[in-house]
Parts: sequence; C-alpha cells; structure tokens
Amino acid sequence: IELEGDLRKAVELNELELYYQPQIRAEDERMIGIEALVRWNHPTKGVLSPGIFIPIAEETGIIYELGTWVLREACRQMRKWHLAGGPLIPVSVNLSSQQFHQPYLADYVKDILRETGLEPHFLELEITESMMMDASVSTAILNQLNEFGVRISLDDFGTGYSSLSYLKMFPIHKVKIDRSFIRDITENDNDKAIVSTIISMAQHLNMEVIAEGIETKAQLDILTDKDCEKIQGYYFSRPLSAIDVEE
Ligand code: G
Ligand code: G
Ligand code: MN
Ligand code: NA
Repeated sequence: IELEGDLRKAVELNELELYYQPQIRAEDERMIGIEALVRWNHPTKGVLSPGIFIPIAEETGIIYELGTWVLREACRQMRKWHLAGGPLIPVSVNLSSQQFHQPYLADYVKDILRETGLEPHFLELEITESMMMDASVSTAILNQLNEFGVRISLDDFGTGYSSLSYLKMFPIHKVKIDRSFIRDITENDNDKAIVSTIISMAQHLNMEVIAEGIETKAQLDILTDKDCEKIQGYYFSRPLSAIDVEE
C-alpha cells in the first residue's frame, strides 16, 4: 500500500529502468537473444526488484502503464542497438496475465513496433502456461501476434498449469526450461530426466529450447550433453544495465 502511490508516479518520474540478460548459444558463446527485466530505482528505498513491485502493479492496474513503458523502451533500445551495428538479435519482453488479456493486444504491440521502428521478428513476448488456460482466447491472441511476425516464448516452462496440448494448439517459437529444474540438476536424476524430456520434445516439435538459471560449469556441461544449445543464467551473465550491455 505504501509503495502503490510511489509506483503510480514511477513511470512519469522516469524511475524505471530496463536491465538486459543475454541469452547465449553454448557452442560458440555468442549472444542469440536478450531478455529485458525491469528495475525500479526508488528515490529512498534503492533499487527494487520486479518480484516486489510487479504484483502490486498487477493488483492496482498500474501494470498497463508500466507494461507499455517496458515494451516501448525494450523495442526502442533494441532498434537503437541494431542501428548502431549491434547483433541482429531479438529482445524478449515478459508479459503479465492482464497485459496478455488486454483487448487489442496485437494492435497495441503493432503500434509500438511501428512507432519504434523495430521489425516484428526482433520482438519476443514471454508468456507463461497459466495465462493460456482459456484456450480459445489464447489461440486468437497468439495467432494474431504470430501472423504479424512477433515471436512467442513460453516462460517458466514445466511449473505452471502445464498442458502439453498447448504446445500443439498455439504458435510457440521457444520453450524456456524453468530454473527450478536446473538448480539441483547435477545431483537430481528426476530433474535430469525432466529436462532431457523437455529438450527432446521441443526439438521434435521444431521449437527452440533454452535453459534458464545456469549458474555453474557443471550445470552447463549437463545441458550441452543433452543437446540444449541455448542458455541463460548467471554463469554467462547477470542482467546488465544498457550501458553495461554496450560494453
Ligand atoms: O529480475 P527478477 O528475477 O527480479 O524478476 C522477477 C520476476 O519479475 C520474474 O518472474 C520476471 O519474469 C518478472 N519481470 C521482470 N521484468 C518484467 C516486466 O517487464 N514485466 C513483467 N510482467 N514481469 C517482469
Ligand atoms: O520468470 P522469469 O524467467 O522471467 O525470471 C527471470 C529472472 O531470473 C530474472 O529477473 C533474473 O534476475 C533471474 N535469473 C536469471 N538468471 C539467473 C540465474 O542464473 N540464477 C538465478 N537464481 N536467477 C536468475
Ligand atoms: Mn522471463
Ligand atoms: Na522463467
């Protein structure tokens, strides 16, 4: 409640900032994507993590304004990096459930892409399984985004209300293996089995697959041994400020 008033003003006071975490191809350690993660530079409390303020934004409806800022800023920044000769990779943006279900989402995303000049295939929207429970609604939204050329990534895969039928119903380009399966993977045979299965399922469905939360070389070795080519995690890079990304 205390933060709610501050959060309402945070966008206009320019207190939000995007950090970016590289997504890496293990084979040659090249960046193949980058995920935008919002931070709040609070005037007295310091840097606040989205884990604290996104739920407040969702409860209060501030998420629409905040989410619009995030989407526009991520597209603007990526377009700027492309023009400056940076790698031609997509930027991934997390959507919360309300944003995903807002009317005319596809038109709104189109407007932001047009305004910022970023081509649609350089934007990837991260959604979670739990957002797609109403299959007919989700099909309509995802098909519109897909026809326009925007990529869809299934975040935190395996932890939500998973239904494998989603994978065949919806146009999904990438599956992100949740970091809860990676944390103990060096010791836990069940995690190894689940991760192996997700990787091979994604490959058979012609979807990209990326493992999140890789923190150690031992975890990386298991993933590459299982043919998971794409990796995101502290082992390669923490989320970085835009200036640090440039360096
Ligand atoms: O960066 P951190 O680990 O603190 O992120 C915590 C959570 O906040 C993650 O689940 C992440 O997906 C979410 N998150 C980060 N940035 C955004 C954003 O711009 N919009 C939404 N809806 N969620 C975000
Ligand atoms: O829910 P989502 O997958 O969007 O959450 C992404 C969050 O995970 C980011 O905010 C980031 O700070 C965090 N994260 C990224 N890599 C790692 C990692 O290697 N270990 C841990 N513990 N967290 C990570
Ligand atoms: Mn994410
Ligand atoms: Na995740």
